[in-house]
Amino acid sequence: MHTTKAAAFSALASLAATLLSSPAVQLKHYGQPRSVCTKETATKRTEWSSLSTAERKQYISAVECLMAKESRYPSGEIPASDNYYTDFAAHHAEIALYVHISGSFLSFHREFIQLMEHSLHDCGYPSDMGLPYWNWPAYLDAPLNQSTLFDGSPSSLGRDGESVRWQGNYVISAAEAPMVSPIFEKGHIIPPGSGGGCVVEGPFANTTLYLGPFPADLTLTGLPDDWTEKNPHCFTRNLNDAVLRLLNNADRIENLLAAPNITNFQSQLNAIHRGGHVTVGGPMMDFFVSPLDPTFFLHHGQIDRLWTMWQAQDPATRRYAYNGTNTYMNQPDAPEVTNSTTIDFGVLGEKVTLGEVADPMAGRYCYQYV
Ligand SMILES: *[C@@H]1O[C@H](CO)[C@@H](O)[C@H](O)[C@H]1NC(C)=O
Ligand SMILES: *[C@@H]1O[C@H](CO)[C@@H](O)[C@H](O)[C@H]1NC(C)=O
Ligand SMILES: *[C@@H]1O[C@H](CO)[C@@H](O)[C@H](O)[C@H]1NC(C)=O
Ligand SMILES: *[C@@H]1O[C@H](CO)[C@@H](O)[C@H](O)[C@H]1NC(C)=O
Ligand SMILES: *[C@@H]1O[C@H](CO)[C@@H](O)[C@H](O)[C@H]1NC(C)=O
Ligand SMILES: [Cu+2]
Repeated sequence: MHTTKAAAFSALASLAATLLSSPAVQLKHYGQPRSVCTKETATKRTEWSSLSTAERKQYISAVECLMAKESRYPSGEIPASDNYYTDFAAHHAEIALYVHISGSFLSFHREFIQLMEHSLHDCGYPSDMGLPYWNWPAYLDAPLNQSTLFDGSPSSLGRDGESVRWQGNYVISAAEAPMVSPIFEKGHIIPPGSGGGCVVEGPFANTTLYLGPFPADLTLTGLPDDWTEKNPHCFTRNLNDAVLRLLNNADRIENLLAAPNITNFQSQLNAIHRGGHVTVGGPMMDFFVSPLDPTFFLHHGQIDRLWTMWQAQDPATRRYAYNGTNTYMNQPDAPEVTNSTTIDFGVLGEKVTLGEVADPMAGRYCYQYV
């Protein structure tokens, strides 16, 4: 098992080396510190349902604008990444086996969503508005298909996928078990979602995706060589209220924020993180290309918000606290991450170190969750 994984990592590492040696893509430099970062000057990241319908439409339009921009990958490198928005999912796929269930998970996703926020601002999203986030427990009183996120209205992120009547219960596979550990194990049965088919109503309906889908089993072997090739398929969802209720309820968030150390925080966050992905289903629950669904950035906004809140409870011990390595499931032969561990952002942005992304209100960042 370890040999297989090691092989997968070395294949990925050589892929990364190839990508890095290709002619440098002109990256925008977003890392300049804002001269004064205070509560007043910080970009405000707001809960989705607290935005006005006009503001929600601004997020949707800006994402559509990114989807209409050309891919930044050199021609022919990733044919399946047919636009700049999809580049986020393509880069996520390239780096996925380093930055999940690992010591770099929180740091990678903080910078990743910040790069999306910058890109949205370049696409007409108002510069004083930060990314929206998805505060899961606030969505448990009514079905998600009636919520501001997924009611299918022009200010939602589109509706559930079409109902696939024959879908059975959802059984946790061996490959998926680590993602929901320690709450569920392999073989655990979860009620099915309510969609499963193509999204045909609301924003992002009838989108043809060319990248993926990649089954969770590929976490054991790495992506096949032809993962970059176009595979046209429809954008699907499979909303699952039961999963959100089980994994992302207020009690679990409260316990998470009470975590006494980073190891315990990351461990509790694991199934909560996966919960949001499985709740939406479709590409959102694809380990490799989940950023294909614009819900990704709201979900990870909430993850980053909780990390920010947890760090702020005791900055002296928590700001630069890390645990784990820069490998999926913390491979024992890999070194522990530190302040100076580097994460690569490929065509999306500059490399950053974990130390540089530890504080949302200093250095390259100036944002706040409100
Ligand atoms: C909306 O979601 C609820 C709860 O999952 C489900 O029972 C219902 O069938 C869904 N409605 C539609 C129209 O899909
Ligand atoms: C999506 O396609 C279906 C089937 O062709 C069509 O009925 C539906 O109106 C389309 N939805 C949108 C929002 O264009
Ligand atoms: C972290 O907290 C957990 C839960 O209280 C505890 O079991 C564990 O020993 C702690 N680990 C470290 C490294 O302090
Ligand atoms: C990270 O946590 C694991 C599990 O508790 C522990 O074995 C390891 O020593 C920790 N590493 C550091 C650097 O704290
Ligand atoms: C990480 O960097 C911060 C800020 O430069 C510093 O305060 C902290 O001591 C560093 N931690 C380690 C373990 O070097
Ligand atoms: Cu991710």
